Amino acid sequence: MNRQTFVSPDEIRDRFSKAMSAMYQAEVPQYETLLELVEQVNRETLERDPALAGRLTVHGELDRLGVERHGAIRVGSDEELAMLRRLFAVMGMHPVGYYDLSEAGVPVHSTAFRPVDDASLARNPFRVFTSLLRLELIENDTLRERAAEILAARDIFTDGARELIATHESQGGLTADQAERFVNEALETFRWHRDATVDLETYEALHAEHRLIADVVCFRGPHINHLTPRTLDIDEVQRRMPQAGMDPKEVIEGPPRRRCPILLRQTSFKALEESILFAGERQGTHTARFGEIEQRGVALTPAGRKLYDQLLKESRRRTAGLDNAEHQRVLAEVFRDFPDDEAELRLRGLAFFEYALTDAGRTAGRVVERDIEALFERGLIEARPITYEDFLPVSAAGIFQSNLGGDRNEAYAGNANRDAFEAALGASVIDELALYAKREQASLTAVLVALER
Ligand code: OOG
Ligand code: NI
Repeated sequence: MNRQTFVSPDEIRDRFSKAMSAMYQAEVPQYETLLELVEQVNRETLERDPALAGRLTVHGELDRLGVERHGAIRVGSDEELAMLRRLFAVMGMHPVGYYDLSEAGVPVHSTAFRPVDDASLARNPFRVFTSLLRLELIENDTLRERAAEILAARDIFTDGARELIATHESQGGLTADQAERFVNEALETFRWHRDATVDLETYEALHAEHRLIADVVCFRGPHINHLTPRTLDIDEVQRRMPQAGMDPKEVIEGPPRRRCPILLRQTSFKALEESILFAGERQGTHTARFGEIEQRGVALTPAGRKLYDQLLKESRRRTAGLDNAEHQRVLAEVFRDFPDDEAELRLRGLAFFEYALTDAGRTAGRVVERDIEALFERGLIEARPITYEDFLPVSAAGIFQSNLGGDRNEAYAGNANRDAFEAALGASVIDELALYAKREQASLTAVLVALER
């Protein structure tokens, strides 16, 4: 087969993320309302702030704003996780980062499947935060074995999806017809099922251990539990959610509002109670699915991240129990120690930047200067913040908890096990910090080479 006849993984991912969004809007109408609200606030923000619109255009961020979203799923076994890795690979999505949620009292650990190279991220950065249930953390032997048995009996993939994943691997790509079938077949794995695979008693026993365990174990597949569009003004969307009929999570997770946004801020509307038909025809309910929004800022270097973690920890002591307005006020106060100026973030090595020639740089002729700051002073180069493409464990824990009714079990804490996660995945997770560092370094090298020519 000729390579040219294959549909690019970027194209398949783009189609899949759109199909997923359409499915979720149909399943959870409040998500459609959330999308409308985010679009409206983004439009107003850009109108009010033409400079921001200009910056986003130059940085190639405006084009992807409308398609940008992430989702989340939770799976129950090593086999499911390993197969998902192969499924996402068809769409150019690879496991980046390891997140230990046991620390937050939730019995899972996670990675994010996402595109990794610049062009793919610019086209459609669709990410899926994927958590693996850690049955080994359940103390009760009978319950743990029962859960494992139920999980072993299900297959979350269609035959068609399995076949096309294998075809992709052996052929090195998918043809147009295969790609179309793949999107439809893969989507089935993420669909909601209102009929549980277990009876109400089993559901309740698992639920009593932890709501999340019931969510993973009792259904035919790992239903997408939320989708998350990217907003340019998360505070405004949070404020307007109640008017639009949504019940927002108490506080926005992550750093405070800043002139130079860092990392990631997130909030959600709370999960809906949905009616479920249990085995034996008994009716019941389950609460799992919600909608989330995120606002992304610059990726931080290890030094920047260390400062962030330190300030976040400090603020948590002071924000416990506060409403969002007070929480944000205290957070802003604590984060005064985090520079809020692009040049300072760069000079102090706190954030990652991508270097580019200015107009003057492009027309300067041959320049052999190697001192970066001298090049800045001469106006030949500029630095643009690299957007953070990943997640934050403390924020993720907050999102989990607000949708699990504050359910946390301290006994799970202190159980990070990246080796076990990678063994289940059948691959290593990619180090997100290395990706940002590589991108920064490559842009710097390219700029210097271009100036010397
Ligand atoms: C995942 C929660 C984490 C995020 O954006 O940090 C998450 C889940 O509830 O399954 O999606
Ligand atoms: Ni999320």
